[in-house]
Amino acid sequence: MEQGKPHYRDHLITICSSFSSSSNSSSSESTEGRTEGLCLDRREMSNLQSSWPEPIVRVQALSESGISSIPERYIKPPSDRPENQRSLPIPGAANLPVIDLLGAEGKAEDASALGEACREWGFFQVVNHGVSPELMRAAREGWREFFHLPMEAKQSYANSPCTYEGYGSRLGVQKGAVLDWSDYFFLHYLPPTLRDEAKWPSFPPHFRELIGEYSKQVVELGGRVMKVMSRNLDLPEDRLQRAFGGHDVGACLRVNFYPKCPQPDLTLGVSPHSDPGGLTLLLPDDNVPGLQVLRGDSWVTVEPVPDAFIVNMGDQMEIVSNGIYRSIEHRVIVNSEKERVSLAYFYNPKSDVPIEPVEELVTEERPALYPTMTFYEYRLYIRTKGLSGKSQVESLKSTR
Ligand SMILES: O=C(O)CCC(=O)C(=O)O
Repeated sequence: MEQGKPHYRDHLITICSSFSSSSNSSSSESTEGRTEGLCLDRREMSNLQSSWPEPIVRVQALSESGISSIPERYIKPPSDRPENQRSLPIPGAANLPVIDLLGAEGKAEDASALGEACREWGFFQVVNHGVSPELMRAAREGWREFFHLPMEAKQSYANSPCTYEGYGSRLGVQKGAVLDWSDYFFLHYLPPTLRDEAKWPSFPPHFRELIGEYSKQVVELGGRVMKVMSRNLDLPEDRLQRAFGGHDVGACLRVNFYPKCPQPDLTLGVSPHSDPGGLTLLLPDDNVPGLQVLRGDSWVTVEPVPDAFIVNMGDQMEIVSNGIYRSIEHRVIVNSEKERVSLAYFYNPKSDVPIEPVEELVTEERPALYPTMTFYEYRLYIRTKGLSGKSQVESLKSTR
């Protein structure tokens, strides 16, 4: 900790005392589970394995063991390795557009910059967004502290492929799969019936309240971004939200921990993927770049703007906007010098409403590009075909 700089804990008490009423009731009786922003219900869960196919290895423990070469399980095929792909250098020659949200809510010029970012990049960084920077830093540092707890403490939150909720180190249950260089913690916030605060870390002190307040503010931010995005398509400001099923949205958090890696050129922190849900609001590590966004045939390394969120479109947003807003592939690279922490909040449609291009955006010249499907069905589709790159949404498009 730097001398003279306030520690996040100094903010914690102030922040927590100002939101005593923010946490809703928990539902430890919930029969539903969740994975990677995909909330599974009882029907889906009944098909899932209750244990991992191999013993779980914590990537952080591997990193801290002082190894100088990474186990084969983490080595990507040559064509997928960062060393063999075109990346724009750090600092990037082209960085994500930076959008002033308050400006975009009031001024046409800023609003259209946001719309252009959604069309051209599928990504932007948002500043002047209304979420308290102290809360953002406290949330990130609280999670960093969680990952630095002794292993036994973290193991009490160990997850299973049945619900995915908790402390995890792999996605998917394919035996022998090549793994990513990261650990994570996954939790559910909305709908309230899926929330189980008893499964959230109880350390550092007041952390559950902090997670609740952070979640509340990020979900509010998601709703505001949706309104500007709607107006930008010449739609009423609540139109995209209605297409997602109204205010009954889903929201879940995946906290990623990327330990230092002795051979970062051979592996990835997170493999290329597009997000299956609606919008993602990512709080990156201010000091350590790692997120790369596919632009043409190059990977652009994002330079995080301090206290900004990185917002990206998920597949459901691409569908409701009839392909005007684009869900873009992204991945994470790791490095040998510094660990990295990021908080990805997934803002998803209600799971049982039909998701389809909104009718105002379907014309003779631009017919509906995607079939109608609930988010629930989309998840099943992913579960059958697997999660890889943009293959799900692209293959739906080709069925039209
Ligand atoms: O860590 C990051 O910057 C991005 C993480 C991500 O893409 C994810 O959690 O889906």
